[in-house]
Amino acid sequence: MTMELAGLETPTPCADDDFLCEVLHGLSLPQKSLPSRFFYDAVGSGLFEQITELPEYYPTRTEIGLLRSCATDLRRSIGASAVVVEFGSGSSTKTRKVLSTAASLAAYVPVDISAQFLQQQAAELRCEYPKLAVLPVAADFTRPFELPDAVRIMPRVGFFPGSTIGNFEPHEAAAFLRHAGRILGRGATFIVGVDLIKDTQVLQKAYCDSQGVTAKFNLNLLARINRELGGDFDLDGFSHKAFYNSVRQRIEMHLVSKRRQKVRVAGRAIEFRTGETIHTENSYKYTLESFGALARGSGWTPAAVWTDADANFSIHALVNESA
Ligand code: AVI
Repeated sequence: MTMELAGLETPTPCADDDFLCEVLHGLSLPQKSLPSRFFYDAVGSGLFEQITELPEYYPTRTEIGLLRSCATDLRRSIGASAVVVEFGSGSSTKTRKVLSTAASLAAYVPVDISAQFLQQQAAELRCEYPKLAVLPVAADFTRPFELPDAVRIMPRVGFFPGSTIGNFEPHEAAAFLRHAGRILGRGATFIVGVDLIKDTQVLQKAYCDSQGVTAKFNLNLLARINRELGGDFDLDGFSHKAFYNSVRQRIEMHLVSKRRQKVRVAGRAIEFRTGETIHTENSYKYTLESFGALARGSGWTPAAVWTDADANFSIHALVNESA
């Protein structure tokens, strides 16, 4: 099975990361949709960084606070002379909390698709942590990849913060957890950040902020289609919508067509009715129990869980006891 980060519910006929194919396919569906992984071009990544600092967007702040407050317990879970493997490391901001916590760590393996960014981050980390072996792997972390030979005999700890797991459909999340189990191996620990179900208003405000940054982030998908695929989306013709779907236990983000309009992408005409939406993202929320059950069903045994005082966010330590 091809696992796709942040895919919506329909499997696509497109080859890996074929933006044009995904766009034409997604916009031809009865419920128009675009995969949320395409949010993250340079503009979108910058906007996401801004989102993480918004007063309404509690996950990043809360998770960083939690990593700090559960540092002693985490150190115990990680153990001595271990290697931390981070799935989708980005700027390794949260990892620094873990690296500083676990002083006796032997190695850090950041895994990310962007080889250039990865090398840059690795160089910075080597300066900050001179005793730590920083061994980057440039790969799509949702696909099989090899760990460096140097870490083969070390105890392994996976790290997947940010509730990125929430951007997977539940069956994709289960497949990802199984895949991580195969890469990390028996006896490994997996530290996963998971956003929790809470008051609907709090959830909705986190995805519909008062400064309109999330709206810009969402609309950038159309701007990116214009930039890269010669599309002619009128950005003023669409508005950002985010709501909590309590049945599916997820935030849904959509772009709503403000009027009846026709858009062209790579010579293809796409019609929109007034009020018709493009579904751009799902962000699933869990309870401690529902995530524990997902982990158990995917070959991991929940070993510990930490939450903040308001139970907004959780960090789970899972152990791979499978054969
Ligand atoms: C990256 N991911 C965990 C974010 C989330 O909360 O689902 C993406 C995001 N979309 C809008 N705001 C943040």
